[in-house]
Amino acid sequence: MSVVLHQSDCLPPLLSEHKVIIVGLDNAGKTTILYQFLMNEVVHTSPTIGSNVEEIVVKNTHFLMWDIGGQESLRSLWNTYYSNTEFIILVVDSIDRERLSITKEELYRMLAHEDLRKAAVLIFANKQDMKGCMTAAEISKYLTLSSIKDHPWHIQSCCALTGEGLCQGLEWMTSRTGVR
Ligand code: G3D
Ligand code: MG
Repeated sequence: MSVVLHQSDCLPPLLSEHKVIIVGLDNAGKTTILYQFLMNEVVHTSPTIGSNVEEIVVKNTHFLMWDIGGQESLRSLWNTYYSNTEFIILVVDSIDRERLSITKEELYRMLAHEDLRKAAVLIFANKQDMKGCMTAAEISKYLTLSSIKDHPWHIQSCCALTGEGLCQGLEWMTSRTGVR
């Protein structure tokens, strides 16, 4: 005899659900990446006011993704989203050399936060289609990623407009879910 279970029958929520926050400066491409995940097509985006949350399912692994606004006025609110976060997706605009130092400051501020001490970090070096952009290796060096010993991290170059590189990033996250 087979039993059919509906999700609504299965409270408490699925064990394989993982909370993800998508952070990065405004204009980095966070919302475009999230919508690529959702629809596999490019949507027109507007600056995020507040936050959006969407669920992505990859091979039975559920990721609840919170797209958090990156404007300066909103960055001080990032920490209200931190509790129970398993993954941080940090989106970097690879053409924006001037503001990479701000991204670096925000990254290390997050890594030092108590609520994120168990979080793994996926860095997307986005906008790789732009002429003269920084490579993932350059960004990695500037952000001194190799010095991060207390959080698993991975950097992936991508282009959110075409979706290139996004699946590889998700695969890394999926592979990490079995580790914890
Ligand atoms: P945010 O949510 O991080 O603030 P958005 O960023 O997703 O709103 O994207 C900001 C702008 O960057 C958008 O342009 C978007 O189309 C563009 N963008 C995102 N990813 C890429 C990419 O990989 N390559 C290029 N060339 N552009 C990208 P608009 O013009 O709509 O403001
Ligand atoms: Mg946005």
